Amino acid sequence: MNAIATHCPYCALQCAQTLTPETSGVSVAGRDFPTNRGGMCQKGWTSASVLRAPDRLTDPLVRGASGELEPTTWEAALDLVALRLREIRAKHGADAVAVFGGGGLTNEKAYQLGKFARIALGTANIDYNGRFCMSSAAAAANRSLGVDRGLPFPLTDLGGAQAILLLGSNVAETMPPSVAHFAGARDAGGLVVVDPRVSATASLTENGGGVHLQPVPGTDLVVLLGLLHVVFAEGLADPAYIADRTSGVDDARRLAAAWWPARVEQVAGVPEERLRATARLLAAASPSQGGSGAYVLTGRGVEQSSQGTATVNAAINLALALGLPGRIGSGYGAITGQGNGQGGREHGQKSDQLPGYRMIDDPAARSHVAAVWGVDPAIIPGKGKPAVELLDSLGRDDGPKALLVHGANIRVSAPNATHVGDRLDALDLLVVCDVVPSETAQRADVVLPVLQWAEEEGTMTSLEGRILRRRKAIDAPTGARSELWVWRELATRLNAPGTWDLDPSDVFDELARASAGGRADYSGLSHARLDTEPDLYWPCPATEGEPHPGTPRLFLDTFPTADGRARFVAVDDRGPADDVRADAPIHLVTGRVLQHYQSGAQTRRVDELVAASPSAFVEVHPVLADRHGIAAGDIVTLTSARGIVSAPARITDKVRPDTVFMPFHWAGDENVNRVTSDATDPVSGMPEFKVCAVTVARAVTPATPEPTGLRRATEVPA
Ligand SMILES: Nc1nc2c(c(=O)[nH]1)N[C@H]1C(S)=C(S)[C@@H](COP(=O)(O)OP(=O)(O)OC[C@H]3O[C@@H](n4cnc5c(=O)[nH]c(N)nc54)[C@H](O)[C@@H]3O)O[C@H]1N2
Ligand SMILES: Nc1nc2c(c(=O)[nH]1)N[C@H]1C(S)=C(S)[C@@H](COP(=O)(O)OP(=O)(O)OC[C@H]3O[C@@H](n4cnc5c(=O)[nH]c(N)nc54)[C@H](O)[C@@H]3O)O[C@H]1N2
Ligand code: SF4
Ligand SMILES: [Mo]
Repeated sequence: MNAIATHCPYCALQCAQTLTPETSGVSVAGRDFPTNRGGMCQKGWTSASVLRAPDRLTDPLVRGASGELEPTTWEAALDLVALRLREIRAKHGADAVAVFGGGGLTNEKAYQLGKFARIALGTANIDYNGRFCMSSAAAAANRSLGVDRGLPFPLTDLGGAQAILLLGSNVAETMPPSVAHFAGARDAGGLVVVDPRVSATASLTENGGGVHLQPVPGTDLVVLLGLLHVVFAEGLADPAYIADRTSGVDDARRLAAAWWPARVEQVAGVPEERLRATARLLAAASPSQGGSGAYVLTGRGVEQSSQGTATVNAAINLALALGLPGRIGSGYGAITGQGNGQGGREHGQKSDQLPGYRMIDDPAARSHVAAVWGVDPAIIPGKGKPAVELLDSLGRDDGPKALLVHGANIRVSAPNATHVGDRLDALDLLVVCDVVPSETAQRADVVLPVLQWAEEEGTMTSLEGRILRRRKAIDAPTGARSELWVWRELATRLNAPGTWDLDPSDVFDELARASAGGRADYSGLSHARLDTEPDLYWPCPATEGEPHPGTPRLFLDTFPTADGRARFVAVDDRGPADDVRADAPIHLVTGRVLQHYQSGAQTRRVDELVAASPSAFVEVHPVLADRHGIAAGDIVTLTSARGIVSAPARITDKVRPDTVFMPFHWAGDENVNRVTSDATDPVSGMPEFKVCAVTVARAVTPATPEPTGLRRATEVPA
């Protein structure tokens, strides 16, 4: 049978795979590609299992009079949804219908979902899980560099670096094949990992690989201000670059001047000498000092914070002071998370954006996109609410009464998840499109079974801003339908204007036109071109003559800001929103394990992954464990101002004694998001998943199970 060249369904590394159809599914093999060099992680190797998950959704489900989800026909399910949407819209206005999208959707689906929300539903209220993931890095890059492309250079460029400062990212577990690109810096003793845990990635700095800074959780901004302080105080900056290519250095330098290393040590617990040594190591690797190159990279550990945007801006300020961005072999980048986290935020799922990374409140952007959609610009709604605010408003007097979810399992993955569950329960109508009965789907009024990954064509934009073809390798089980079809069916039932293509390559062509002239310009691309050229990075505008070659490296000549210069953004520390105190003295940090992906909706259905990583756990330092009489395997409870979670203890000195760590891939009692904080960053709207204050105790009684009672009934219309 034909081998199909495609990419992994999960993270933004988008490892290249070959799928070979077999009688009972597909087999998966690694495929050579610059990013993964033929490698994959355990999730990639086992990815085909989800295609044939025993509980794969194949029938539309509607909650019947019995209160149970019952199979029905597509016709009945779509008629019901359209009828209820019309009723809700007539009674409460168009913004009473909200949409929640996902960074795992293909570019084509992300684009069509944004269009569907704006002109078929007419709602301003669309946002997506990328708000949980990339929004602080995006906001900071836009403020400073004029554009947000996670890595503004190919991943392979990292290979030549002498030093890499990696802040709050655990690539050894979250993108294992990418670790090869850090080998050069490690061999040069220049890998600096900033993480309150001795993560698998922090361990790479051992034996001469570099430096691990283990700050108090939530103090990265202070560490970065301290590094900038040392760079200026010790004359390590690049004055020619600062003069030629940047603006605003004075205010940033003034704020950093107040963060001398001894003060940083007091707040962040990073020893003064280590801080100085780190600044010197980065400077020595920088081009102005004759080094072979340095990078500053950020991950969710520093971004998922109520001061995430400021923290990323501090990281960019440091990179600018050292003269890194826009130079070959050096730079700043954010490591995008979801498979299409990058494209997902370029094509209009975000509440303030239109396709091509255009802003929804820009009249010229509205006219351009309206012309492509064939509608009057006046009917395109304005800015909607960002995710956390949107979820909090569900079912309230002035909030949305209906929510359509496409590609997120918010009952597990949203911060303060019990509260989010209550808001979802307060809706008049919850419609979930998914491939499996996720925790969110299980409590919906209508569940629509859609296609996944290897069952359809499309494109994904990887962490490098490279546009990749996702290809169909297998027919979907009977009953599951394409989301493009679902949106067309609903648009027709809602008498929506515009056209609703079904073929992903036609949708891509429309997306390309809509993006033309925007920041993320895809207009020179098509499925046909991408089929033969797997190395195209945006912007890639349409041209009259020779096709545009795409843009692997941004900023080489100029920054896309008004004056062509990168801006230092003056930032200072405010501390975490939910900081430790007498009645909640321990920091909780959350994150990921290698075997599970996100809410676990997919990976908790893969036997090999469940065997390797069966349940949640809490990492507790031996000193803290001693204080509370906790032994390995004991159930510990973590209590915050929002709720309680419990899981078995792992006693390890890889966490700080003042900190516990818990991954977020499990549901119910083991869902750490019952406890996490929904405080958000004021600029990006990103929630503070990474740091909150808890009390730790050994469980004395079994934890209370999550209520399982089913809620209201929804009638199928006759
Ligand atoms: N195995 C696996 N891989 C994945 C995913 C997955 O779910 N599972 N998801 C994908 C997605 S969507 C994303 S966004 C990426 C995320 O990729 P990463 O950013 O690498 O993942 P996390 O584990 O969330 O967080 C990274 C580290 O931040 C640390 N951290 C916590 N608090 C702080 C802090 O205050 N300061 C600092 N400096 N560090 C802190 C944690 O200890 C953790 O080691 O991974 C992608 N890849
Ligand atoms: N405590 C804590 N919480 C976190 C984080 C953290 O670090 N700590 N990280 C946050 C981050 S970075 C992220 S990205 C979020 C992610 O969290 P979620 O948004 O919940 O992500 P997934 O678990 O990937 O959910 C994707 C859902 O879409 C379904 N799906 C797959 N393909 C398709 C498709 O093509 N169409 C449709 N309609 N559905 C599909 C999957 O089966 C799954 O149910 O979690 C956030 N939550
Ligand atoms: S690193 Fe990411 S893209 Fe690569 S195989 Fe693992 S989950 Fe898939
Ligand atoms: Mo993410």
